[in-house]
Amino acid sequence: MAVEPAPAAGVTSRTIVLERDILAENDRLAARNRARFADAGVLALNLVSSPGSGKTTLLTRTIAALAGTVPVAVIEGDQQTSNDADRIREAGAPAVQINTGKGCHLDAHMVGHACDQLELARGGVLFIENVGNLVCPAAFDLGEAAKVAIVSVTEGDDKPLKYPDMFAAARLVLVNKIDLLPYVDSDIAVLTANARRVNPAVEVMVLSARSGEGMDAWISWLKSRLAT
Ligand SMILES: Nc1nc2c(ncn2[C@@H]2O[C@H](COP(=O)(O)OP(=O)(O)O)[C@@H](O)[C@H]2O)c(=O)[nH]1
Ligand SMILES: [Mg+2]
Repeated sequence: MAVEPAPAAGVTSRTIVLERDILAENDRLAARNRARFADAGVLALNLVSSPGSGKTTLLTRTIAALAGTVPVAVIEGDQQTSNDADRIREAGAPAVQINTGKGCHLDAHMVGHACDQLELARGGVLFIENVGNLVCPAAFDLGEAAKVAIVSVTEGDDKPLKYPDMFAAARLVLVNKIDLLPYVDSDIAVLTANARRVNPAVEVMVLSARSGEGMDAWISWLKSRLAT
């Protein structure tokens, strides 16, 4: 049985108003980012997932696949370290690292500032790797064209049902680490059905950022959405 904590007297209403104000301000800045991406002719994608699903690995492989054809820039979000931005630069793309400290998500204000430090090439793609977390990033629009949710086969096929906001907000779900399918109890059909229960229109692709299997469909999806 789910137990709701009793609201402290006088606290609940103030908390709700504050949250609404923060989201309204975020939406205003996200609209500004969205207009900027449209003006620049850049496809912005917000990559969301739990920590360790393979976002950065997927990006390094994607950068290699697009090299010489599609300009790529990356904004990396983590609580601490610049490890992921370093990995992206090693893969050959410019990257800006945002450290959120105690924060559990990127917001539109942070992304706007990070964009000031990046050259956004027309016809290119801007990947925004959000803080690994299946909860908070769902609520914050960054101005992206779409959220792409990555879920790996090691996480449990019921995750879309447990964290429905994230999967409802996603345009595309990438099921990663399919090279591990022989070793884990995952059923892709069940995982896909669960994602579609919370988001009937969601697209689902399966791949392995390690072996490269399934990467072609993801790269085609990307290319078909680039500004011309
Ligand atoms: N077996 C396997 N491991 C993967 C795959 N993609 C990522 N990993 C591993 O999963 C771990 C977390 O990957 P990372 O890209 O840092 O995940 P992130 O936290 O979502 O950015 C690393 O040890 C990766 O090597 C995959 O497709 N298959
Ligand atoms: Mg990462």
